[in-house]
Amino acid sequence: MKTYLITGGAGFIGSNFIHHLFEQYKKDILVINLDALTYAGNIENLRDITKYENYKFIKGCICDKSIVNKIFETHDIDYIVNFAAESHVDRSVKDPTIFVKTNVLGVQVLLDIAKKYWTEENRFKKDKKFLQISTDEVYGSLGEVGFFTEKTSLDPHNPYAASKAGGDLLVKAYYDTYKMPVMISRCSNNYGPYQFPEKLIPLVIQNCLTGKKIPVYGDGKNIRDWLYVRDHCNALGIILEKGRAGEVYNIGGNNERQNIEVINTIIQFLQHLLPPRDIRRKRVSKELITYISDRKGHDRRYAINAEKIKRELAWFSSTDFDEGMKHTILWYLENENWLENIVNGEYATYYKKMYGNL
Ligand code: NAD
Ligand code: TDX
Repeated sequence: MKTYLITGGAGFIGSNFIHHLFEQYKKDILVINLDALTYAGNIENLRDITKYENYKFIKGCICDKSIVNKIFETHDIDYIVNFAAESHVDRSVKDPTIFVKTNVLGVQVLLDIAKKYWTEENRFKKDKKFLQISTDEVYGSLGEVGFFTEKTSLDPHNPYAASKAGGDLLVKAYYDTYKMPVMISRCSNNYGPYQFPEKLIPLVIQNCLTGKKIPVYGDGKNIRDWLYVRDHCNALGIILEKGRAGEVYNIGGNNERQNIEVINTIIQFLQHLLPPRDIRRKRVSKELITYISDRKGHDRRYAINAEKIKRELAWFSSTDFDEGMKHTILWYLENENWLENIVNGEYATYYKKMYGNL
């Protein structure tokens, strides 16, 4: 029986990962979810998980040494999976401060307390593992050709990416210095259920449903490499099981799309997936697309080379982009209350600040 400390488990990917764990292992695990419940954390994402006795939620910040210490004091943690982060690039452009705190200092607190409790002897005997969830953004931006490999040098271009790179470097340093059993995964853009609607895909779905303009930065031709969130979770499970300490694993779906292509796909699918009698069906159209000024430091293209995880750990993405997108749109249609609760809160203020009266 393994005890997992999941940080940031009430966010988009973390909550999907907790669902994945319970589907995979049921009673054979103890899951402790430490989440500060920032604007992005939502306990509703785990509504069906809270019934399990082998699930515990703790509200708290990863930078808070006393909370993290107490968790280690009271539990024999086997795996730490650190999802906790400030994750939105646009917010980091407006104010990087909290990004440095959570994404750099928070990682150091987790590493340091794990080091204290995972004595040199039990780290290896008991197969302890620390998995830092990172991103392809730390590699910077690509031109028209080429891919990011694990050997690509770090070259972040925005404060979010720089703070994630800072966290990654600390993780590496704890391996090099103390031989801590750490691993880093770097994934491309995720999409799927429970994603907060500040991010491109749920934002487009939400704006289509409410007849709002769709803001496209720059020329709309920036490229992202999209991966269905459950494929990412599956990869993380495999890395925890079979990954080697000190290693970095890239995760990607080989699904490069220009932003404008993604937006057009959502519009096209929504036109078919909304029931014929739903009056919103007529409103969903390309006329909603509005080009606005570009994001500062906007990376042009991301593309992951995921050969290492395929070769060494036998993982590959299994969800076709169109299928994953249909599933995602249907999830948002079936969970409109979830979306409404979010957009009626802090999101409204954020949206106005970001997009004005668009
Ligand atoms: P998210 O913003 O949806 O969720 C982040 C979660 O972390 C929230 O529940 C929030 O409450 C919690 N959190 C924030 N600060 C905290 C703190 N100081 N202490 C404890 N909890 C805190 O983010 P996400 O999209 O689920 O991303 C999860 C991780 O995956 C991040 O580390 C991100 O960098 C990485 N990542 C995301 C993507 C993507 O496409 N979304 C791709 C690659 C990597
Ligand atoms: O309104 C928008 N208009 C627009 O054109 C928004 C929100 C985004 N975009 C563009 C910017 C990007 O080129 O769409 C693309 C995707 O944007 P985001 O959804 O904000 O994602 P991105 O900046 O690529 O970062 C995401 O992937 C890497 C996650 O938010 C990060 O946490 C992850 O590390």
